[in-house]
Amino acid sequence: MPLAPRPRRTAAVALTVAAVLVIPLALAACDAKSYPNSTFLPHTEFGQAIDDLWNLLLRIGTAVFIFVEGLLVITIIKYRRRPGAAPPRHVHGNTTLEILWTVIPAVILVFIAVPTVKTIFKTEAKASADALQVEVYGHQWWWEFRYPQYGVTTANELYLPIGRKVNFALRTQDVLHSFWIPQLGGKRDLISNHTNYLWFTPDSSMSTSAWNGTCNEYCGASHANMRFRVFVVPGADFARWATHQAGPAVFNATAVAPTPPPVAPASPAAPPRRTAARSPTGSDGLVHPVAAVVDASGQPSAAPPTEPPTIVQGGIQSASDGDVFPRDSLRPYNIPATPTPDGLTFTAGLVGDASRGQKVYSISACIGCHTIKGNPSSVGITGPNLTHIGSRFTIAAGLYPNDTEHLRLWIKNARRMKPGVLMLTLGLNQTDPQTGATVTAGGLTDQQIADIAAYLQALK
Ligand code: HEC
Ligand SMILES: [Cu+2]
Repeated sequence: MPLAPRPRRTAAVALTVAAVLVIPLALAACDAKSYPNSTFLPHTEFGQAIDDLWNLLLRIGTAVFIFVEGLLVITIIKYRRRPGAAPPRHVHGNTTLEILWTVIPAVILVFIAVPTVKTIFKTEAKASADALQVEVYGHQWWWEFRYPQYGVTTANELYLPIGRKVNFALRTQDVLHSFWIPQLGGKRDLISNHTNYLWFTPDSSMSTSAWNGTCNEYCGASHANMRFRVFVVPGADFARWATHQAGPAVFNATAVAPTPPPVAPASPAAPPRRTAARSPTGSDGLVHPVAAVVDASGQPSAAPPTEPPTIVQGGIQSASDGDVFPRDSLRPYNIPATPTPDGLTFTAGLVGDASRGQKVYSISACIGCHTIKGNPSSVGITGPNLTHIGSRFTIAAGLYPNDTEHLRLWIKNARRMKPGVLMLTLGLNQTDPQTGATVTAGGLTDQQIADIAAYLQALK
């Protein structure tokens, strides 16, 4: 029976609408620049190799698609049922055709297999010995980065020099994770009891830029909150960063002579909450925010502020502070916008004191899980290394900006800030969402937390 005219018309309309909707969408997706997580704009030879392979496969696939669909359309039109036509002749087998449709796909598969295997060999090859070595350790739910050539251990923020090959040794401390920075390279899994390697060279098309990285292997409650940032900087800046990060804490470290406080330009009025004051452009040509309230000696500066301490995100101060990525170069997608949990509050108006904070920190549970080089009591390894926590832009594996507000709430009740974390709930009268228990004796008061936060912020 021929199709009734109505369904046929409906089908035609549906097809047209689909085409009208899908084509602009598909074209919009081609604008890789606006999509930081697009892999179609590779910035490394690793990414380029995979992109080239993808383009080739897409071309072959498109040609096959057009050929097959073309034949289909021609057949449908040419051999359509016509009024009064005799039933078509039945055909049983055609050896020539059968050989052809076996051989042609086989040939196509060869054209696909050869470049694929070549790319696999290329991307799996050993990195050259002069590469920058970075050891990546996946933890539930954060990233540890070690630079054995520089003696640096840090977390969740990766610095890479432009134009130098970097070789990642990927390992996990617990379950499987996967390492991926879409426009640079990956994904490659972090597998228990096994080291995987991945290398690439951030190319000079980037200049100074920041990328988002993620975990891509489901690893438990906060898998989606296991993020990191990658800062790609010129070699000299990288060296400066690495030298600084390798050193002990810059605040009251016991092993070194105290560094003189950086001279902050006098600011007439305390800058508003959550706004970093800015010094004039530094000698390196970058604009640097400046700590205006707690100076490096931990003493509140001249005029005791009535407001909470100024937040210094990322703590870029001076060249010697080692924080080398200019805040102005961050893109909106680098800045976390995670909402804080409802009902988690902090006493307004408290001013933190870094010296007091150091004392409380050094006798709190923190030291069992965190290392601060230069603070002999703080040698734990369960959590991220906090030696230079003040120099990071984010906390909690890229989930929150590293500012006073978030730091305080994090210390108060980390498990409400990020589901499932190993860090204990430490704020007085806080309820631990995992155990349901309320913290009483030994819990930290808001003032103690404000002091600890000030201490951590002084650790540039
Ligand atoms: C039981 C171990 C444990 C204790 C105790 C602990 N932490 Fe943590 N801490 C962690 C872990 C694990 C993380 C990483 C959580 C994540 O991002 O998933 C963390 C993360 C952090 C971060 C964010 C670091 C970053 O780079 O993202 C800060 C800051 C921090 N802790 C401060 C403290 C302070 C201050 C104390 C004490 C008041 C403390 N911690 C006590 C385990 C602990
Ligand atoms: Cu994960």
